[in-house]
Amino acid sequence: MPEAVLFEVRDAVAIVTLNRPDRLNALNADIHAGLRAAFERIETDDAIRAVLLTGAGRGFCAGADLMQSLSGVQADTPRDLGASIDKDYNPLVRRMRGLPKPIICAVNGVAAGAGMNLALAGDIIIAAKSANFTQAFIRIGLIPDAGGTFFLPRLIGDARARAMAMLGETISADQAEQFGLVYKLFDDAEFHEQALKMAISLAAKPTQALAAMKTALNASAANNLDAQLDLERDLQRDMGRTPDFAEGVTAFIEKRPAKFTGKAA
Ligand code: T3D
Repeated sequence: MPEAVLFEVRDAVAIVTLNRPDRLNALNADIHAGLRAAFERIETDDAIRAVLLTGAGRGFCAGADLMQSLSGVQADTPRDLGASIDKDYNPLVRRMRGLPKPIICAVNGVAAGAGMNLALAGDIIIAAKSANFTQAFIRIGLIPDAGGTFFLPRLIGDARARAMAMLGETISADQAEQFGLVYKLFDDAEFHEQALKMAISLAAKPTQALAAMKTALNASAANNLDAQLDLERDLQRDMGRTPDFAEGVTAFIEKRPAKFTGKAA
């Protein structure tokens, strides 16, 4: 059986590909296990400085596998969905947000339910022009999970988030870009190449600064201005001690491209 998650490292980028194309990469136990293994490696391997998360085939991810993980649901034998959320979804979202390396979610096709929200847990979301997005949960009597009720209103505003969640409509990649849900769209034919190019350029940047940026941006959702200013000061103090800061300033003065190593102080 093919691996449910493909893993490859190229130019300091971990390329993580959800690989159940005939199920639009719906999330089953194999995919969750594959993602756990991938992120464990990414967390511990200093040679990896950026992540590209994408899907094989015509889908990015269709959310929970309704045929496997959620099949056999009967009204008289209710399923504890909280258990799978505790085991699989919440740790994954926390891991992605907390990872001290940037993640590009490259949405190559349909992103539905928790599959859409998986994309929102990344740092930069890009999409192929043929991609589309749907908070499919309401169609099966669920609410958005995997961080959807947190990320969505912050990304596109409360009114749009409520409408997407409640109506369960599908929006096109163009609409997602207008909403501010995705950073950039690329033509389908060049999508993978452009996504990889962007990830390689991120992997060559000062990795410690990208990690500190994630910390600051993650905290800004809960902090007031005073707390955020203090946090920025503390993180910037740390950045001032990194070799990449010295290299960046030296390279500017010497009018040459900087060569960042991503190493800690
Ligand atoms: O504990 C827990 O796990 C709770 C967590 C829940 C999190 C969730 O994500 S709940 C939401 C689950 N996802 C959905 O409800 C979406 C279901 N899929 C769809 O609505 C549609 O497939 C799409 C809108 C995503 C795409 O539509 P379309 O027309 O482009 O493709 P299709 O023909 O529907 O799907 C192609 C195949 O993929 C098809 O199989 P077939 O007929 O060719 O053999 C279809 O059954 C399969 N597929 C699509 N989505 C899923 C799936 N198989 C299993 N699970 C899926 N989610």
